[in-house]
Amino acid sequence: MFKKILIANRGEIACRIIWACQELGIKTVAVHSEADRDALHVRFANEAVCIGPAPSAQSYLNIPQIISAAEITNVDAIHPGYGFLSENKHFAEVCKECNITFIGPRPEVIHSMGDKAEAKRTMRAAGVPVTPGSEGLIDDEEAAIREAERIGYPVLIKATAGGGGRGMRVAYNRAELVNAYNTARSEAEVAFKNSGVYLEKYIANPRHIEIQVLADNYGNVIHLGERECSIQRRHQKLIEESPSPAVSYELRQEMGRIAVEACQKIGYNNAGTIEFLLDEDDQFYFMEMNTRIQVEHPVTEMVTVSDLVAAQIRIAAGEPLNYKQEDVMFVGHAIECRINAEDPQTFRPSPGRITTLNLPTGPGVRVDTASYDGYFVPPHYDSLIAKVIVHSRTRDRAIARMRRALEAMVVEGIKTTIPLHLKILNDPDFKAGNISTRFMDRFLN
Ligand code: MV4
Repeated sequence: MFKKILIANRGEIACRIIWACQELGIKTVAVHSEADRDALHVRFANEAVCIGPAPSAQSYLNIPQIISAAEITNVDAIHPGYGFLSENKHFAEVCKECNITFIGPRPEVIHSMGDKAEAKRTMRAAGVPVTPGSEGLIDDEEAAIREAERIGYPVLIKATAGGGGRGMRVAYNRAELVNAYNTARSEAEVAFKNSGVYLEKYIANPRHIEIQVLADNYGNVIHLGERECSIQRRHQKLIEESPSPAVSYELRQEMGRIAVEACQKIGYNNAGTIEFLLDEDDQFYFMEMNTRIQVEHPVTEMVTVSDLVAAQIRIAAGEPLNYKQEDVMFVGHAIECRINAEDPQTFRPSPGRITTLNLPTGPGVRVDTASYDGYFVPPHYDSLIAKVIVHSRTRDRAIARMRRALEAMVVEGIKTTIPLHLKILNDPDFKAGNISTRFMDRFLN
């Protein structure tokens, strides 16, 4: 097992990784920017290294600085968390060249899932259902029209270098298509320096359902069920839950089996998530694969009584998975609310000093946070200040528990999205599990 790990991240996920290391008896090294000197991950870690000024590009994305910190402190491995360098193939390669274990999959897998058209081709070849669409990239208007007419309108044009909803255009007819195609291409060129786009049948009112997988370095793969992530705004998830109210036992078995087989075929290792669109007829289609630990991993941990971050570390250290698919248990229902330092009406960031913080506690309540009473939320990073996760026997009870937790939570000095979460929790459609990716449209003024 590793003796010392460097955490190349900040905020709640840096703390979460340190907690796992502490339980495994592994020493930790925090890295931080000049804006994060008073951050909790810096205090929790055994050692801390300042890696640069506040802007991420000069600190949390600065590969030479992070590798230097790793060498100076003599760590065995680096955990990248989510965001920042977590899905950067080059960073994973540099770690390898420096004899530092990157806690995540092989660089080639990270790369192949980063290009969305290639990821789709790879998954299709591995037997995963994909959305009907073009074979690969679409090189000119004529090809776009031909494909759209073969698939049938409406169609979606997606940037191959995009992902997470960036660089998408919908077209309902030929006139819209030509315009959408050209706009998508030039936007992709500007945003990603890659104008490659492909075409897909547009699925109306889908749910976002993702399957969590764990794969060791010896070809053993298990799934830990699904997460329902349809409650999101502008591709930022607000609430996630497990299980999904839309997924039956049989559907879970099928989606899980397909995810596991795909991972075996592509030689996947470490934790990963396969995202699907689920349509109104229970058909599911591969969307993207995330090769990192995700923000919403705790809901899976609650219902499967697992520790995904510890599993990532064990796998990276070369341990085989110590449980089989039959040993994975699914107990009750978990919900996560992402509490952001934002105006709940305008979604504008609300950084600043937290003058009072009272976190919810009690049965079935977990809070993953790096905030504390008197903490200054810096304006330079994403606005997630806490994840409130609840677990109970049933979805109804989990909702009641979340409402109780959020009503008890006090954050003064900055604005938060707590009032919006309470509104969603009281919504009749949400309570009935009647949700899709368009759910939040109704809440936006
Ligand atoms: C789609 C789709 C409908 N049809 N693809 C958005 C994120 C990116 N990964 C893919 N996305 C979508 N792809 C087809 N063929 C609708 C979306 C989509 C969406 C997906 C998941 C969660 C929220 C979403 C919000 C709007 C659109």
